[in-house]
Amino acid sequence: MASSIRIALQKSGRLSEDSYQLFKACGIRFDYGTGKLKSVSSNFPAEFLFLRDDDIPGYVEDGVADLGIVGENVAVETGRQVTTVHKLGFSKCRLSIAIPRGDAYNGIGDLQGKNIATSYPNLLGNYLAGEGVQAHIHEISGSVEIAPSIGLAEAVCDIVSSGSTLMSNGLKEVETIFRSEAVMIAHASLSAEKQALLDQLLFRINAVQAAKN
Ligand code: PRT
Ligand code: ZN
Repeated sequence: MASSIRIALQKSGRLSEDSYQLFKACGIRFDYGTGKLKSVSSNFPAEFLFLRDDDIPGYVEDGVADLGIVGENVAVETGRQVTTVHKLGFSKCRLSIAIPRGDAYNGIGDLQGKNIATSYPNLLGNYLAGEGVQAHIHEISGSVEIAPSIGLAEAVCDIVSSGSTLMSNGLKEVETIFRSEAVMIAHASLSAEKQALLDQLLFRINAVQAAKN
């Protein structure tokens, strides 16, 4: 049987449309947005899986998918053993620490002993350890920005893009701990056939990116 490559994309979210448009610009056709969890390309030896972004690094580590597109924030937070093969230039954002607008801030040392709510305990924990700050990390899976106003935490660490969510929740950004964009990740040891397909794909992606600049 001829080799084919399996690519995991976010089913529905901020990465989905740009991921699809990237493959479209590369001339790779597949059904997208039909509610199906799987789609086979009609003109490239690839099969697409549509998943929650958080699950993609694990699928790629296990080799259930050969490639995937996720935010670097998710790729790093999950700690899975995958190879980042290409930066894609979309879904740019940053992971930042924010505190109530009216609170004084003189530097990272002010967070010593504080409660910080986040969905990124590993990225935050590593950053604080590197700064020599001990804080209590409260892992919550969503609506992180309301944590200070309901008394759950004195600070938050969350994804910021325009900054308007922080502002509308009465918070100000005090530290940027990580900068992220969408990346293509790959299984750590692809077969020679799959590596050749990845090389073809990266050749097309580079051409698309060069044409844009
Ligand atoms: O359902 P699934 O688990 O697949 O999706 P998800 O809800 O976990 O992720 P999704 O679709 O929200 O985001 C996917 C990826 O997009 C993230 O992992 C980031 O790499 C990237 N990205 C880019 C963002 C943002 N911009 C962003 N603004 N992810 C989240 N946000 C959220 C943020 O959490 C905050 O609530 O938007 C709000 C802040 O936006 P501003 O513009 O108000 O600052
Ligand atoms: Zn997610």
